[in-house]
Amino acid sequence: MSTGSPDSLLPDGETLEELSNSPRATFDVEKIRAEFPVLDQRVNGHPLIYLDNAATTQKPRSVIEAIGSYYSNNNANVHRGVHELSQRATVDFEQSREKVRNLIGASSIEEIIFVRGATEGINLVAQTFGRTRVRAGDEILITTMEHHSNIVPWQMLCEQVGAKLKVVPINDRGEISLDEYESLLGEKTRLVAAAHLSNALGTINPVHEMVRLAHEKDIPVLLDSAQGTSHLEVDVKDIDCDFLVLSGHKMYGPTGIGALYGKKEHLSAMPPYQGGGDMILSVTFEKTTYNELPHKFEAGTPNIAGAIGLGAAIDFLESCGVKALMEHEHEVLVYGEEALRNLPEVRLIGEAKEKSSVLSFVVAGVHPHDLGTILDHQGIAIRTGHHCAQPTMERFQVPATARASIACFNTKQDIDALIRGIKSAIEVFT
Ligand code: 7TS
Repeated sequence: MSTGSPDSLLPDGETLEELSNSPRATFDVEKIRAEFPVLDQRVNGHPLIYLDNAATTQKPRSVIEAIGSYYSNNNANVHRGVHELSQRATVDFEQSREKVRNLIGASSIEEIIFVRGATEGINLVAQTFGRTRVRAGDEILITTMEHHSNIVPWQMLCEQVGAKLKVVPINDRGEISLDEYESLLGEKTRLVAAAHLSNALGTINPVHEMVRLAHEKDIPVLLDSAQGTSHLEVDVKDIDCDFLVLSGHKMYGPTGIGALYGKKEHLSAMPPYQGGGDMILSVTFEKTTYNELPHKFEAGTPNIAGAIGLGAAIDFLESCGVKALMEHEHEVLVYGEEALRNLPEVRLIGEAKEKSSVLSFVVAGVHPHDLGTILDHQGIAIRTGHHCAQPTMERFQVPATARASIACFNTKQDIDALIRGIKSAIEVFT
């Protein structure tokens, strides 16, 4: 059963191609909102305003239906049945892989490995590529703004092999300096692992330059694009990164599914991550031979429904038009930043020149958790805490921030409600 793209999101009479080529392409946020059933509810007596998209995005109807349709019509295991249902499930599962490939501009589906999420993708690279390439005394270079998922797997690897973790500092706006970055790329650096778009600050890193500088010294680069693929145009061939991870649930897809992109030359040379069914060509007690890419890295029954849901999410993203979506989100972000700057009690954390989708801030006299609770009483969902980026919090000398994170369905009215809520919290606490 094909998941199909939700053509209803297109402005009347326009085809997808016309929309993406058209300079007057409009972004109809009300049509988009209507695609998200969860938004149509009241929370604590108020219309839901969902501003926690960096934690997980809401899901459009087409994604929910694609998952339901797989279980209602086609449920079977993939890659092993001659029967009709297994063949349908396999076709839809593999079509989703092709959709991921196309979205990020990879050369081949051999370079797209389905994983549980960005976290698993990074751990896979650390424990396969890392374990075979990194030796005692070598270095892995990350940045200060990483999510714990892009810190801890490298620390574990460093402990296992006796390597060292090096960290690129960030300035008060939450940006790295390319000069400092370049000076940390040394003879012992075996890999750079960096956020594409920071979940805690919203900083978009200069990934093209970072990759170019690393490659000048033959150092491969992994990009953590967990936040990137729903907010930015991502082309792995253009960026020339060696690895990139993405996360289904942060790009309107389901939880428990993501993808690892790796250049074929690396993936071919890497040992498997886990052993089990589907990742083998033949097994005897004496010897096992491994399957072709990408299956070599996909042991066991995969998250079939998740992959199909991710495929539908990619259809959704493409039907919105990633460019139009970026413009819309940028407008809402800039509107939010200006409104927050107008509140003297508010300090924005993360003011990079190149920024997307994240409003991270602290309010003098109001603990972020109290703010989060007051906003929740008004039906407004934000995240408060360290956002799994404790070193970033430490850099800004705050224990936690409040974070409103924007998706394609958010509006300036959502920001107005957020600002009203913050003002009411300031009144209560100061
Ligand atoms: N990398 C970044 C930059 C992230 O923002 C996250 C999740 C991950 C990795 C982990 O991704 P997953 O696919 O394994 O879930 N970030 C957040 C967040 O900001 N709030 O909750 C989860």
